[in-house]
Amino acid sequence: MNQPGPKQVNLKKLKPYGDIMDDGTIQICFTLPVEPSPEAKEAAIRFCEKMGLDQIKVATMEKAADGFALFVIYANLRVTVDFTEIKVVKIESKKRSREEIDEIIKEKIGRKLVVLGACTGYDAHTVGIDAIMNMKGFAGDYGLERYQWLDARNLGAQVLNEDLLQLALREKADAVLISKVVTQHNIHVKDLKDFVRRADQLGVKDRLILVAGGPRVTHPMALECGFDAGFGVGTKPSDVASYIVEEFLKRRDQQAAETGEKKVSQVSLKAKAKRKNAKKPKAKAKTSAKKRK
Ligand code: B12
Repeated sequence: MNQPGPKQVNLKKLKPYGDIMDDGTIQICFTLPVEPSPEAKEAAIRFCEKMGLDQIKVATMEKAADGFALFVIYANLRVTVDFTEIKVVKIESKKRSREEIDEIIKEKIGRKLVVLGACTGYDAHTVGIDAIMNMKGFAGDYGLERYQWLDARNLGAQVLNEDLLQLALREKADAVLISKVVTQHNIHVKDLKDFVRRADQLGVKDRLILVAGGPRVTHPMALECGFDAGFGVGTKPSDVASYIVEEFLKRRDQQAAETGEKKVSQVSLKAKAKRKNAKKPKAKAKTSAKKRK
């Protein structure tokens, strides 16, 4: 007799996986500002019921601090998600190794790309931008300073937008990388938008590849701020380098195509003008003939 095979994933009705397909099991963790007690446990269960969860099992109730109880709960979700309908705005660049990226820049661009990185405004968190820029890199992935064909400069933290822009202009930067970690009062969004506004005023926005990053930065959010890409938690330097080189080449190809189109349309305009001029003498002849009459 045939063994029943593993149940196929139903992508139209996706559910979390615990230990059986479609069991919908999830683990959640939260704290209630009350001492652990049977009443606290019951309150935690009622929260889960109100969230629409089934088969609620309180795995842990522990004292987190005086007057605080921490819960870890297993429960089953009833709801499903149609995975086939999901469309996400994401960075599409192909992930490449440092060696590949260096080779592409050397072969196809022939000069070092200038990349400036900074944590801007009053934000003093340097660790994120260091992880991307510094030679030693992050999670076994060398930083941009290690790339032979990138001229990568880490300006550190608390860099003002206007100073960063002036430097980008002076150094003819190809890409500017901005790290935003503090998000209180949406300061990260305000600062990123301010940078774009200033770059626009100086007429350099489209010349620069603008990349934002930080633990609460997402690609759609960065796009909304007027940046070209946004990277979040767990980003590795080679993710960023892969994006920069692909974006640089894409823009260069687009520009070449546009210049080509312009040239073609200039040529056809000239040809049109020539044809028109060629017809003109006849028209003149007619008028002069008329005049003669
Ligand atoms: C270390 C730290 C500090 C250190 C910073 C030291 C330093 N030189 O950086 C010190 C002590 C100075 C500090 C100060 C403050 N901190 Co602090 N700090 C942290 C802490 C513990 C770790 C941050 C960190 O280093 N993460 C590690 C790096 C590698 O991760 P990452 O930044 O996410 O970077 C990765 C990605 O996001 C991405 N990335 C990041 N930047 C960029 C940029 C680009 C271009 C790209 C492509 C990718 C990218 O790539 C990186 C690698 O994958 C966090 C809490 C936490 N656990 O996260 C709080 C935290 C960030 N700090 C916080 C706060 C509130 C402060 C203070 C305001 C506290 C105070 N009241 O004084 C001050 C702010 C000072 C200031 N002016 O900015 C809050 C921020 C809350 C918020 N969202 O607004 C946090 C979350 C703590 C908390 N839970 O409340 N802090």
